[in-house]
Amino acid sequence: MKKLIAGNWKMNGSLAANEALLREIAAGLSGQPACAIAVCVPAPYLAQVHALIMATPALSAIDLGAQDVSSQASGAFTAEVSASMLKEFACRYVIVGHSERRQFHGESDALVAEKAKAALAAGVTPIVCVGETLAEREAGQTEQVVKRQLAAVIHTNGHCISEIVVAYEPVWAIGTGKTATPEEAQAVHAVLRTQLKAATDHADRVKILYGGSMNAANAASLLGQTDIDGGLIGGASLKAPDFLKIIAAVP
Ligand code: 3PY
Repeated sequence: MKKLIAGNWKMNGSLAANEALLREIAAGLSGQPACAIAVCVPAPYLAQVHALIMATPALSAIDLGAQDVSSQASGAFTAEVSASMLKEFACRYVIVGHSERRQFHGESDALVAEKAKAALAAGVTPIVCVGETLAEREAGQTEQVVKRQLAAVIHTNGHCISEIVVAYEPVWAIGTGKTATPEEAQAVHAVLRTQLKAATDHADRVKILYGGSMNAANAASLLGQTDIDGGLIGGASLKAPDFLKIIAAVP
């Protein structure tokens, strides 16, 4: 399966900075990349980034993504953005259940599963984030936590589960500069793959990305693991040279 390198810009950027970043990425992308590429940008910039991708042939390999979506289709939900709105702005992906949403906005497993369902119904691929906190890892609960988080999505989405992307993002490795070792990450990815296999005959086509301080220096060793099908990249996706190095590190 083709690996996926997806940038998660988080709440960063400006009209000028986005354009400069994408122009630098365009200049550095030579030929057809070995992997699929996406950038998940703040909602107000979806139109700008879509227009830049359309106008720049060297960016044509880049898919657009959002960072969150409402579980609701439409109506009186102030500030929410629906999956069909994301679809209208050409989003191929939307991140759901990032730990920053779970932690700072109280998103539950059930809500994340409903968001994934809403995305799938609109034809947008949810990138479902799972991951344990440091306390949970130290208590030996990593497997139990990620399986519980993924189980909610499997339960709510049934046979559509083969259409999602999963991102394993250990919470203790997000924005901390700490990364799971390739072996630690692979062990959790293998658990998630086994869980997917029990739920669908098509588990081998579900990409399981690693996220959590993946950068230019550690990408090759992480991406070399059997069950690591790409990366969800935080800070390093905001620096064109680093993002390009991660893309080039895809085996
Ligand atoms: C990080 O690498 O910090 C991320 O949270 C990616 O989503």
